[in-house]
Amino acid sequence: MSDSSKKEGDSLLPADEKPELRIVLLGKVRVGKSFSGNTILGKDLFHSKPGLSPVTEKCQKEMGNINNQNVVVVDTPGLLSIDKTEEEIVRKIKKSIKLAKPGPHVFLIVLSVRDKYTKKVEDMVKSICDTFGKNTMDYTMVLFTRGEELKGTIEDFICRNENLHELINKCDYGYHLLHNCPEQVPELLKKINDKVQAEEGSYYTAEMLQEAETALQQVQNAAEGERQSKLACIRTAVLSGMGVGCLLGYLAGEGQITSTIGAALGAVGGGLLCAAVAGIVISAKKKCKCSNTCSCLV
Ligand SMILES: Nc1nc2c(ncn2[C@@H]2O[C@H](COP(=O)(O)OP(=O)(O)O)[C@@H](O)[C@H]2O)c(=O)[nH]1
Ligand SMILES: [Mg+2]
Repeated sequence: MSDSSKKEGDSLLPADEKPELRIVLLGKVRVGKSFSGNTILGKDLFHSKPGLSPVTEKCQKEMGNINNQNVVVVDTPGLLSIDKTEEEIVRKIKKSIKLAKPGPHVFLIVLSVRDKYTKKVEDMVKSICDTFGKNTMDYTMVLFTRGEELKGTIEDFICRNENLHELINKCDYGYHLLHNCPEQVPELLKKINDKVQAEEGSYYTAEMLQEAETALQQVQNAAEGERQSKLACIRTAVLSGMGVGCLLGYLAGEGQITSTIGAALGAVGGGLLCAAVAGIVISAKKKCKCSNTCSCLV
């Protein structure tokens, strides 16, 4: 973790009071984020109701005092919503960092034990990591909901899916299984508090978010640059093909058809041929680049 965020001290607090804890809830829509927020704070503060449509439209901050500790919980709108774009939701979710000022100690990525850890959910986690940047996993715990419905242990559930297992291994705060009862909360808070203490009060900061935004922008700019250079390459190949085809068609057309028709046919043929060749060269180049970088081939 970066040293810049290790700036909290508890020396000014009364002996029996713990430093404030700040939590941000993230995850798919209808997975139980708001429900978990209410369970943690022991009150119905976040709107959570049965059904399929998303109910949390924007980030919401609530707080409570639990065992002499101020706990701040920021609920966020759910990802993978069918009626909103991912960009729109991500833009809203980023606001959670400001609400959890000076920054959250932990992101709880909420997953339900009802759901399989599919490629779609895996991509959602990746999108969370892209949004919050390279430090995300240093401040992340996976929170499983609907613990009461789980048959077998949570460890078995995790081990059944290699990708989920891999995710848990990457999360510095590990995982926790939440049943729909308040007795689960002290253990969850203890896990988080112990880790925060071990990290000397470190938390995710707005600077880290800024850094992540810059990094993402650079990746997008590089991809756009590559796209533009491919287009320019195809354009040049087609134009030169048309030129050569036109000349050859003009010369060949004199015998049977008029030179003008010959030139036109030659231009079309030359253009098509060069576009095809350019396409083959670009895709061959792409494969070549991939074989240099893909870990699957190492
Ligand atoms: N029994 C039970 N119900 C849950 C649990 N988590 C979520 N729910 C229910 O699932 C529905 C959606 O939860 P909600 O918190 O609104 O989802 P969100 O979109 O992630 O905020 C609500 O009806 C909750 O009561 C859980 O752990 N146990
Ligand atoms: Mg919600």
